[in-house]
Amino acid sequence: MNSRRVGSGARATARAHANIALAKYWGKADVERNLPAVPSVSVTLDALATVTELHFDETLQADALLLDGIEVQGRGLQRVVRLLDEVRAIARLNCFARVTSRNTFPTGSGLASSASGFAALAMASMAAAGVALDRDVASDLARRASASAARSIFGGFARLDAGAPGQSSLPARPIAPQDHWDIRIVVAVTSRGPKRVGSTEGMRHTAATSPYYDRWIEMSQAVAERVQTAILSRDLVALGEAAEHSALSMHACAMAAQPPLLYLEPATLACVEAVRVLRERGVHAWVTIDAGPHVKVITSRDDASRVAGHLAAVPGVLQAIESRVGPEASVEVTEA
Ligand code: 2P0
Repeated sequence: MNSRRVGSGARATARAHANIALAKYWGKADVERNLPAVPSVSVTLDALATVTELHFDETLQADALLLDGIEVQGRGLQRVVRLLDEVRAIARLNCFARVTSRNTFPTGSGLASSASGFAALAMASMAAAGVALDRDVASDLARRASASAARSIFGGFARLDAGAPGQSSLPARPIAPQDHWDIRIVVAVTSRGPKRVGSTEGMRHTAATSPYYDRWIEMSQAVAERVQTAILSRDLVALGEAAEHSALSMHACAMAAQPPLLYLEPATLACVEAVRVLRERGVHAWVTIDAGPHVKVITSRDDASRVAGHLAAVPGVLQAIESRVGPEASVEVTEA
């Protein structure tokens, strides 16, 4: 294969937003190709983003990653290198990249930093390498690194289908744009540290040992359809109920693994209870929880500040972040 070098000029800056799965992804159909075993449906969040600046530089001896001001080595760097290798193969490029990335939220805490992070990396590396921006290609590249990242390429509401073992490409797809529906997500941050068990390992362990895993796979298609239908018809009650069911079923499945996989902490449960009480008072609010202790509350524009205020007062909650529905990932080439 012919290869070409680019000078140290091409520099791209991408911005991608985190997303929250309303129908959860948990489990892989093909570990090697990182294909999900279940469909997932998400909302992109305006308030949580990763900004990644990247340039290929022929003077570098290796890829270099600075994340929130800290030089990353080891497994974190390896995942980035793997994505960059794929972009280099597409672009026939043979030099290394310097990647500088920052999150507007705590990294590795279960606030979906890998989703926005790999979506931004896919967009920035494609642009800096001179690869035409095709969102399906970007989404598929991001998915290989971290499946939830495939959804962050798109704004508004997105879906990633389940894959079949051996399938070569699987991008997410948009199901409704950012301006389709002005719902709000309130993120109750309950910890600043990294999560105890990463998602990839948590999924592997659940699939291998949970007696509920097969049932989870079976039910996931119907839950994803419920969530998608509720989004398309702008039915907040139906969305909230389906999303809560998806999240708590995922956790029940993980909790039944041996040894158990328990992401919930006292503050998490206190938030779940606070939301239940709010609902009894007529507030539109439902919880969803990812592979970490934080709680994300699905609510309406009118109820969002009341929900945020209520959650901020729950013991163990460090911060309540109110978010609108976010935009698609974007990229700018800052120097040609
Ligand atoms: C989701 N999560 O749908 C689910 C719900 C966490 C709980 O996608 O192994 O970091 O890198 O493909 O994308 C987090 O998993 O997993 C995740 P990998 P990822 O948002």
